[in-house]
Amino acid sequence: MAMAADDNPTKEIKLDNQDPEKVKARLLAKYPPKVARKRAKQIVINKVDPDGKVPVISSNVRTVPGLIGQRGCCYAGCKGVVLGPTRDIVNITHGPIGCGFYSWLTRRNQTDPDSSADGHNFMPYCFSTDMQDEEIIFGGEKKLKQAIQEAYDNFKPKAIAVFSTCPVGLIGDDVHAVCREMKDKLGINIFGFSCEGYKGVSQSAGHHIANNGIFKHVVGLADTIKEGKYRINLLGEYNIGGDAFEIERLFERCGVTLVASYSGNSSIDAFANSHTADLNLIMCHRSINYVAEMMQTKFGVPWIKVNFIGAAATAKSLRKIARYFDEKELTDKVEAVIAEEMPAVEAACAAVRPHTEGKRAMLFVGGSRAHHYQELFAELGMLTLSAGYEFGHRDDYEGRNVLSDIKVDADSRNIEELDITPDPERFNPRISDAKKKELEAKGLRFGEYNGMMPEMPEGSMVIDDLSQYETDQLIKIFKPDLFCAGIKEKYAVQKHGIPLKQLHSYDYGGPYAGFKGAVNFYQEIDRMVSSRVWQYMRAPWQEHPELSASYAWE
Ligand code: CFM
Repeated sequence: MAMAADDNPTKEIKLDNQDPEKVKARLLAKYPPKVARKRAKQIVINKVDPDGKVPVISSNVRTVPGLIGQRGCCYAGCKGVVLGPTRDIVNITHGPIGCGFYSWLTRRNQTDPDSSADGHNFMPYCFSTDMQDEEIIFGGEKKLKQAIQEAYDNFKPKAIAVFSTCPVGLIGDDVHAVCREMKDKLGINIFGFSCEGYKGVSQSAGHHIANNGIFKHVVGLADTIKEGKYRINLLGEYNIGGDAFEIERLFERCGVTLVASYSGNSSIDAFANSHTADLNLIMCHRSINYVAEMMQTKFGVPWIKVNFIGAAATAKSLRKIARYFDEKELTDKVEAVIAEEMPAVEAACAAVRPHTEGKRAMLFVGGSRAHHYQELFAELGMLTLSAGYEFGHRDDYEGRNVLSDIKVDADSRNIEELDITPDPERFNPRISDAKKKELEAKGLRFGEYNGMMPEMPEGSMVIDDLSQYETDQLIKIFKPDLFCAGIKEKYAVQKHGIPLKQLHSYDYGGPYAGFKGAVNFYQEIDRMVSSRVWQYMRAPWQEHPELSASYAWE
């Protein structure tokens, strides 16, 4: 059989082939009918009604076996994402060594140990119980106790956390009982997570389990009030490539006091006090909205959504903080900082825009960045053709107004929902209802996230849990100028002659948050989309068509 014409990725595809409905039909055409029906609900052509309503997208559902997806596991979401960036907890992976080894500092979450008095930083270490056949057969609790004791003897940490990997759930080790016993014995905070990799459909389940665990075992343990007039927590910022350092710099300049960060550049003592802050800011809604909701119910701390990815988004987020505290001193300071920071950002943007204007990007990342980074691309005059999350839920796509419509299925039922009630002594609503209404009338939205789709252009393709097959097809059809995803996708995409920017680890770059981060990003994207190297890429089968298996997507 002859090679399909579009096997040559350098060939221009005619514009009418880019009609999103036709593209969708083509993505589905190869699938068996049942798979096609499932994927059809996860591939949506965006349409925004005048009232902001967008189409329903199926998400947070199991990946079809056989499709190569981008997702990680529940353990990755719990240990790697949420707890991993806290420097002074010894995080022990209870399981075979691979789970610990492959989740060891690959996320590029940074920390500043000098900001803790004791200088503890266990992040460079990889702690694992290294389960062997013997533990899998006879149980691993004894080895876990030994590991906790050994970690304690060597490091004398304030806290130890234990993370369960798949075999722990399968053989039934009771990590919580072990943690309780060792907590009593050693007199430090020790707690466990039942975050076996197979729980839930993705790492999103691990976020929820981590949120529950931190809330149960740490939040509210101390009531020391950090000095400062405008005291906030930053939730869902993990300091990848130093993003949190840049955001902290801006808070400091504005006179805003950061009580706790969840969990970039964080310490356990800050979590313990975090309920004393007066406002929670949520960056990554997907991974941490549970802590914000629970803190609001138990302690009365309201939350607002922010985004420090993009210069305009950063300015808007700083202004939101000022609006909440509603004091002239802070408002003036925030305006002064924005006015001082923006000229350098605007100059950097103007310098690269002639090269980036009109270029087209695709973003398939996690549960929040596929949305946030569209801000930076818009500043560069670039169009986001298509975007999607690996494991976002409907609320991350369509907005939290759909929360009550989300079906509870067997997988979501697997994850515990804590029953939280107001703390009898410490519940303290930070602002009165009247004040809240007044601020809402001025445009400040509490507890609200509108999701990604209402901000995307009509006709853009929103694709949940993108598969590698669909990635290849999208690239062949659209020939985007840039593809954003992670390390698993990077080299396959580059073999098509398309540059790939890792929006998880930032490759070797960053920070990209805040004003300085925006400048870094503009320059990095300019280098990537302006480089001529990609047009010289030829895969072996392009040079030698006889190497190609017959492969048609039509
Ligand atoms: Fe939130 Fe994240 Fe993300 Fe995420 Fe992640 Fe990440 Fe991500 Mo990789 S917490 S959802 S689970 S912003 S590690 S720092 S980049 S997939 S889009």
